[in-house]
Amino acid sequence: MEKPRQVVRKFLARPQHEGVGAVVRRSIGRFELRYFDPFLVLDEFSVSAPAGFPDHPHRGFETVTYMLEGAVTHEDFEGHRGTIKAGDVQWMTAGRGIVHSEMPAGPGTSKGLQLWVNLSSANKMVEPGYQEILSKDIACTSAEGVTVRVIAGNAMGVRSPVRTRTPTLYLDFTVRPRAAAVRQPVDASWNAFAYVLEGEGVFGAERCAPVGAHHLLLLGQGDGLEVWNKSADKTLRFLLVAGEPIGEPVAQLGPFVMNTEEEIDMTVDDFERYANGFEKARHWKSQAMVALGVE
Ligand code: FJE
Ligand code: FE
Repeated sequence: MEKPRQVVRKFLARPQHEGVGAVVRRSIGRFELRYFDPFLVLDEFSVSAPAGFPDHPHRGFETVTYMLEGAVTHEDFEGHRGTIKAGDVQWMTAGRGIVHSEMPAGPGTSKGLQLWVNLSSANKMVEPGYQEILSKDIACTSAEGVTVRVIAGNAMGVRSPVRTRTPTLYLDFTVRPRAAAVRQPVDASWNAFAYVLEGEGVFGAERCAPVGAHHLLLLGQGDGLEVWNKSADKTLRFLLVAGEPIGEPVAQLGPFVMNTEEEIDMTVDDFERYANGFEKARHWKSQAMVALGVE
């Protein structure tokens, strides 16, 4: 590594209401940070029944749901259904259109992260699809007190099987107290951020002040990241995420993300008229909504 990236901006993600009765800490996608190319949203969510994210559409990007605690059951309008459990990841390509529900499963609180990765104009209308990786199948390795789970891309000699249409690196690091420094290469042309999940970390340079949970750190130019856990007794856990910037205009209306306002108008039309990928929404309602007796 020749030039470690430094922290250029820091945001504390405070809780806000989203979906129906759910709480999210939104870092990317809020007013002060509308878009960090190619990332549209980063939500750290916390939800317990009957709250959740009932039937809603997506078009033009991918959602990456990574569970930390509990579980989320998803169902879509094509009959694809499953439960994402702690440690599992669901990499969903909404492409031309998905309508689905995402609801907590079982008792207690379900917690996780949802990242929205934009798609280039060439990929916005691709067929929807899923990549679902169980916790036990996530590439993972440890050395000198540092453990990394490789959700996308590669780190410390291990590679994720996930196919990313927008080139993305997604790593979950756990750093024991007094562990060796984390030194992770990141492509110099990509945008990169870190998000602290627990404990405190020193990011970028050893003299920097430690940063605690729920903070998003935007990283500046460089070819990698160095991180230290200087705490005597607390484990540090953080995500390192990077992506190749798409460099195209973004037109967004909630869960529809296209390049122009005209394409957004066409998307609203398609959704309202059950066309161009939304055909199956006409006669569909999630079992979660049926169970709640919603008309
Ligand atoms: C939403 C559009 C959405 N953050 N974190 C509009 F897609 C959503 C939505 C989510 C979501 C779902 C999960 Cl499982 C986790 C999330 C937004 O489904 F809430 C609004 N208002
Ligand atoms: Fe969704």
